[in-house]
Amino acid sequence: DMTPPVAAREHTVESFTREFLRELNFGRGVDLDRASANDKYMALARTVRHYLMTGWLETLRNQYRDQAKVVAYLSAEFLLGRQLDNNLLTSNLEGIARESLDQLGISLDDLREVEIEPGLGNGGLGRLAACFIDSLATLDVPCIGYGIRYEYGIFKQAFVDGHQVEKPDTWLALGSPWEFPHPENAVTVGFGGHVEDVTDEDGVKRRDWVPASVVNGVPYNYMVPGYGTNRVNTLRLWSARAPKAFNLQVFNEGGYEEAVKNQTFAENISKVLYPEDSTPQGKELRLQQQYFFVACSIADFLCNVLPQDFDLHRLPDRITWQLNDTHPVIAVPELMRQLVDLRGWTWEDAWGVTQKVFAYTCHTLLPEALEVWPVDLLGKLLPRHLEIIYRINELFLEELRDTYPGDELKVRHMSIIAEHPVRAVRMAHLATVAGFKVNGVAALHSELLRDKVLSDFAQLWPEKFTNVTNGVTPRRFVRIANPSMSGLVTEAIGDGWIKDLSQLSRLEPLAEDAEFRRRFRDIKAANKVEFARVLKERDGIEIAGDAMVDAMVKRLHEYKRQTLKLLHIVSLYQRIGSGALPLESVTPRTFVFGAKAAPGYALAKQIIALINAVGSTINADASLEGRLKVAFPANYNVTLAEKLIPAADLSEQISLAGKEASGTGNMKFALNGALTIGTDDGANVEIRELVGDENFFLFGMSEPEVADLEASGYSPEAVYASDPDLKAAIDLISSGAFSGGDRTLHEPVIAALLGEDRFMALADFRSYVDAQDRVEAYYGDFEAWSRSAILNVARSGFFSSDRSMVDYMDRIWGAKPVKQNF
Ligand code: DL6
Repeated sequence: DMTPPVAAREHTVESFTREFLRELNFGRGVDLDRASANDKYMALARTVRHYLMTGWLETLRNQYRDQAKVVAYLSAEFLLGRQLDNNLLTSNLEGIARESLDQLGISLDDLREVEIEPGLGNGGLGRLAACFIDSLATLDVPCIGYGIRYEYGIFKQAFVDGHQVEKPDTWLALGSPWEFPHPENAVTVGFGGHVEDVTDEDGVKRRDWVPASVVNGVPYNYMVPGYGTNRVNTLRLWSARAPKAFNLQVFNEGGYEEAVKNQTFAENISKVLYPEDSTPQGKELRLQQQYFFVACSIADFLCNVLPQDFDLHRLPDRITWQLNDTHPVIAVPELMRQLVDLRGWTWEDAWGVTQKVFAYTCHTLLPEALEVWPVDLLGKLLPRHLEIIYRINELFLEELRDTYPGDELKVRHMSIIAEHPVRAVRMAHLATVAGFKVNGVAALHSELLRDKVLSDFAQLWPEKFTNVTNGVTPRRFVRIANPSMSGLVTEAIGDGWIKDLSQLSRLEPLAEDAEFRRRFRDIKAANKVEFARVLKERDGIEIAGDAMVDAMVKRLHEYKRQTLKLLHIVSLYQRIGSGALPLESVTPRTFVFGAKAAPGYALAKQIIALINAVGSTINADASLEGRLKVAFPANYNVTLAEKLIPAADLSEQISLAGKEASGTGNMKFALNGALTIGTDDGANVEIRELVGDENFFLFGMSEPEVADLEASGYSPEAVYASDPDLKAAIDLISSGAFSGGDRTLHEPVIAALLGEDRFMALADFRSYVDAQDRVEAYYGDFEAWSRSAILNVARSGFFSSDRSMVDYMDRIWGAKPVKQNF
């Protein structure tokens, strides 16, 4: 019996208390009465960890013993959020831990607040990866998440005079109790240098990469416990280290900087997450990060996860490498190098296997978001990989010329190598050529990928293209974030929904039950009060506990159109001020924004400053009697999302149609009973289809209408001139009303709107404002609104990431659940 002797397997308050005090005394070296909040949090976290250990060890044992297929989710980002709550839930310890701590005079809720969330992602893409690994564990699917252990995650946002400033995210400052470092399993990764021809003993010629420097990747393992199962999968994040200590001789001679140079090079690689979202910067360090984690992960799987004697020709039976966007695509030439250069395989054999193990998920529709690496840069950093990419391309282009004789234009369009403006590797093309499947993340997105972004490839290989609509984990975003609503739902339909979210449909009839509606409303009201308390404590922002909560939270990007939301607010303010709109007729509303701008995205930062300027003017205007409020807490993150989303009435999903790949915030809001005001974009399309038109506020142009307007010539100036409300709102901003009379301060934002208005905010203004009028009217009928809110919950079960994972298994991976038998 290899079961570890963990006293903690006994689920009683007494044994929990014993474990906790042991962790405090032996793990932290402190007595209870001298322990800091961090000591107590750390001891609590480690205690919870004990209870998950048996499941983890069993899962790992099975992974070596069984020959089951593993999903390796390769992602440069995992936006995990706090771990304690989820681990308390999956270990079934919530009640026991609370009671145990109570008896010791400690508040569990206080300790939950100590945890700093690991913000190892930018936004939707990173959070999606975190939801997916949660769901795979819950569904008993063998999975390893592979990524980077950034020392600093997404920057901490602060506002100074309304302007964004970025501060480092020191999430590791007090240590993380959830990670298991294994420096003894470090993997070595090369960079730079040159490639040589060598002939081995058998006279076989091959190419040999001689790197100029090497870096060690130290794996840090994290538990990924499933809910309602004892499976605990692994997330393995790599940390970069210099392989040798610094050069002591150079140091002794006074050359300190010289002595630590390689150390700095190595350790910079996992130092900080790139804070870009949707606009990658072609920076060398970023490519170093990508190659670093991918090379570590492939070596790890081939050498440590697979049995020693495994025949790699059978690799496709054991693994799918899921490429989360183009960030990990350098894995393709790396696997080829592993097989051809290091194991002496023929090119054909290696390519045959490679083409069966990679699948690619695309997360964007913006052409500028598709990564492209200049060949100079890639060749300098990874000379052998560039050769391999050239060879892949050469063979691909030969195939194309056979299929499309004489059509050089098509060949040029499809080539993995772009020639303009500089010679560069198109990573999305490489992923599409090498991958056995390519998927988009919502129905409309996959359609547009097939018909527009990657249409040449879809014509050539129609069977490669598929859709998997995104989803979110019901554990974190419903059960944990919204305990009161979860309690009500469980009371009504049992708790099966937490693992099978389609069961929410059983709530449908209750939308007609007045008593249920009242209880549902009371819970929403209480969640608002709680959100108001958090905002006060966290940000010093005061909001009414009972106003409509209208939320727009997502990265700041022009295509998401925070400016459209802002124009609506300014227009309301302007119309109230001019007397066109009687104040008494306006529903009290709190407009909540949460948004980080990429530090180098100047216009996005100016939009933030404008939102804050409008907010402080409106919030200070006594004539509004507090009916309108703008709350823009800095540093929106997963932790705050878990408080806001359960409190929201209205979810703003207002991107220009054809630009938002999916959105996942939209799903979280609907599942917590907010109604959506949105365009026909991304997953909004599917949300509206499921919840019904009468429970969704649709506005704006459709994607084909956008394309038509683009083709026929769009003039924002003309729209501005023809809509008096729009003109008045824009003029009010231009007049300096929100900048103490300064007419230049917000000029760049206005100029972008009136000039090009690339994302057609003005074109959709009228339709948006009309939809907001419908919102106002409907909100006044609180019974009808509650009915719609309940129906949003009841009909959104489809948006569970468990369902997404089943779709990936069916359509892409062919992996199967493996139940553990204890
Ligand atoms: O698929 C997750 C998420 C989508 O919900 C968003 O619509 C999409 O914008 C986001 N994509 C990115 C793009 N990054 N890159 N490349 O973050 O993915």
